Amino acid sequence: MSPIPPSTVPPEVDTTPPTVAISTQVPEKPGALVLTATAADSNGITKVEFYRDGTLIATDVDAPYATSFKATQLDNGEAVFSIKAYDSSGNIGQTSTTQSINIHSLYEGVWEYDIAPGEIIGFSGTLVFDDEKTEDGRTFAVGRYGKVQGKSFVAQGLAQLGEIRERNNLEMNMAYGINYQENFVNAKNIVLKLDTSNRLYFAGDGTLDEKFVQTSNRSAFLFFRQVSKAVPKNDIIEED
Ligand SMILES: [Ca+2]
Repeated sequence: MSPIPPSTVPPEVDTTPPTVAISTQVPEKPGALVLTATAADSNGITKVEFYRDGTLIATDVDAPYATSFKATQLDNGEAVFSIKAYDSSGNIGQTSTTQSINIHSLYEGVWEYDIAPGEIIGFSGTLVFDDEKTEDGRTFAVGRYGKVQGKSFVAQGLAQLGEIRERNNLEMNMAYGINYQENFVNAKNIVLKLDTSNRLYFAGDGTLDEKFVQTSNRSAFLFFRQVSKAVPKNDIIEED
C-alpha cells in the first residue's frame, strides 16, 4: 500500500465550531462582576466576545478569556451573559447563562439630612448612598449629597456614612467638591433609631470638624433619615 502523496490531499475544511463554556462571579456588594470563558478548537481560537443582553461588552483575544465590570444596585435584576468564540475558520461556538443580580450596600438609598449650625455645613438636603468601601476593616457607605438653602441649590459633594458598630458612635463625612480627604465634616455621638415606618434615622448631638475653614469640634445637631431604600437611576440630587 503506497501512501497518497501529500500534494493530492484536499485541504481540510474546518466546519467544527469551538467548544465553549461560560462562568460568572456575581458580587453581593458593589464590585466586580467577572465573566470567564473557556474555549477550545483544534485550529485555535482567534477571539472571544462577551455580550450582555445581546450587546457586545468586551472582546478578548488571549486566554484566559475574561472580562469584568463594576456592578451596582442599578444592575439588579436578571441579565443574560453570553459568549461567542471564533476559530481561525470563522466558526463560532456560543453559549449563554442567565444571572440574577442582587447587590446591596451599606445604607443604600435616599436620605434627608439636617445639620445645624448652618454656618458650617448646615441647612438641609438630600443624600444618596449607592456604594461602599472598606478601610482598615471599617465599612463606609459612599455617595453624594446636595445642599439646599431655601429653594436654592448651594453645594454638593461626596458623602460617607460609617457603619454603626455601637450605639452613639457614628462616623460621617460630607465633603465639599471632590476632595473629601481634606475638607470633611466628621460627626459622632449620634443615636440610631427607627421611625414609626421602620425607616432608619440618625439623630442627636455631635461635633463637626471642617478643615476647610480651620474650625474644629463645634457642637452641632445632626439628623439623617432614610426616605427610600432604592437608588435612583437618574439625577440623584433633588432640590426641594
Ligand atoms: Ca474549528
